[in-house]
Amino acid sequence: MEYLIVSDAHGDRGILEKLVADYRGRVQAMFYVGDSELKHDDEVFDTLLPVVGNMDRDPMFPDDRLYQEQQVSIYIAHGHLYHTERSLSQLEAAAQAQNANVVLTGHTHQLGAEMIDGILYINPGSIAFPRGQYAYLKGTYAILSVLPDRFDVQFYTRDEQPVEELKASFKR
Ligand SMILES: [Mn+2]
Repeated sequence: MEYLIVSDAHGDRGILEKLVADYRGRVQAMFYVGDSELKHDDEVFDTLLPVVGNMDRDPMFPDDRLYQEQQVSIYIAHGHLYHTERSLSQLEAAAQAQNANVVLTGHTHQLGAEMIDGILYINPGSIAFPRGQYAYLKGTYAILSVLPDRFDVQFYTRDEQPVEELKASFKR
């Protein structure tokens, strides 16, 4: 099963519309990890499953969500409510309480994927305003592949090209 993960578009609706159109039918689900600055009833959220970010003004976005399928339990939260700009510790506690095995988070605009205490944390980076070491890519999203024995994560640029060095595999 493959899942698309995108975050922190901050008003760049066009790229979300494009990703939805291009990936529809090719992935099991698409997650939007907050800070769209759009309305919760925007058409892109007919497909993208959103959570609220610190810059979202529409109170109808959920704070978080738990997405469960047979092979995986994915906890999704922007990160500001757990102060992930300071550390992951509060988010880690929430993920453990939810019995998640994958966590999707945004907020820092810095992409990353790491396994901590048996839980895989993925930040797709910002699709529009990236920061940090990979800011030169000008925006990224991620595809998660859930397999019986492992998780694969591949980051992509806005023009839907996989970034060769941004690919990782995690034993589960
Ligand atoms: Mn943001």
